[in-house]
Amino acid sequence: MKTFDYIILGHQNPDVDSIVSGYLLEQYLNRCGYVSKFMIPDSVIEEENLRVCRKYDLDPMKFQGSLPDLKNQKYILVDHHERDVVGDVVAVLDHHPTSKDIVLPYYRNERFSSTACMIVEDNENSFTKEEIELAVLATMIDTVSFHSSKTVDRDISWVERMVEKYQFDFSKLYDDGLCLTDISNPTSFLTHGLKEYHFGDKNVAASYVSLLYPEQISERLSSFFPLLQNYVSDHDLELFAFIINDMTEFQSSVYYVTSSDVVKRDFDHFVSRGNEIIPEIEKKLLKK
Ligand SMILES: [Mn+2]
Repeated sequence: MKTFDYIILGHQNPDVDSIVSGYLLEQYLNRCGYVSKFMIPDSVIEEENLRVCRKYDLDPMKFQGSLPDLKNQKYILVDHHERDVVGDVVAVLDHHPTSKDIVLPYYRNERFSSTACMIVEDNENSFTKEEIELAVLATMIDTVSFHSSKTVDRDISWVERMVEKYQFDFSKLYDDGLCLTDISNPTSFLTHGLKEYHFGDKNVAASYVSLLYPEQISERLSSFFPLLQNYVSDHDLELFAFIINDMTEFQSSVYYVTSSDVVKRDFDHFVSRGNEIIPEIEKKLLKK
């Protein structure tokens, strides 16, 4: 196997920002004279992420492969800051805040709307127009087209400047940033974006769909409850949270499904699964 100065990794089950920032950093380092390679060790990349990357001429599958078993291999992490690898993590570029004290030769973890824009912003001369468009795309997706609370105003202006300068199709980038869910197959959309969480011996799962018109499914939703309840018992869950994001009004509804009942709660804003819904559930479970 070829050897590399650096192997770059995005987080597990990489999203568009992980894929794009890994690719951009690889391009940048190679232009600086290093031999670096972005790799995706995951055997499966989510269909949605594949689709949107390919729409912008980036094929994530070409980065898939297994990592070398070399004790002296150096790694750079993008879009996450902790990883078990054979070898050494020598650098991190991330935008997920942590209170942990991480000491590395290079560690950059700052408030940015996406890791990709952290890499490109104020360094545009090192990148091609196509690469800058990918960074804009990753920024739109990571901020749900600027609707997420993690959006940084400075990065909105940066996107606006890039769109103006390179004449990118902003409405296309905006729509792709919303990541609308394909709901043509009812059994697969119920587990769209599924994640499992473990709190002691209690297991919780949460999935979500993002729709321009939530009424598309709300009418027939009750017919899917038994499927969700089966999932709860089959996977030995305390709770399944099914989140519906209304991408027109930017509000959410959450269905809390247990083996015995289904409770719906409406939110007057676009909820964050990781920062809001799951921590609330965790609190309730720990109280029991
Ligand atoms: Mn990110």
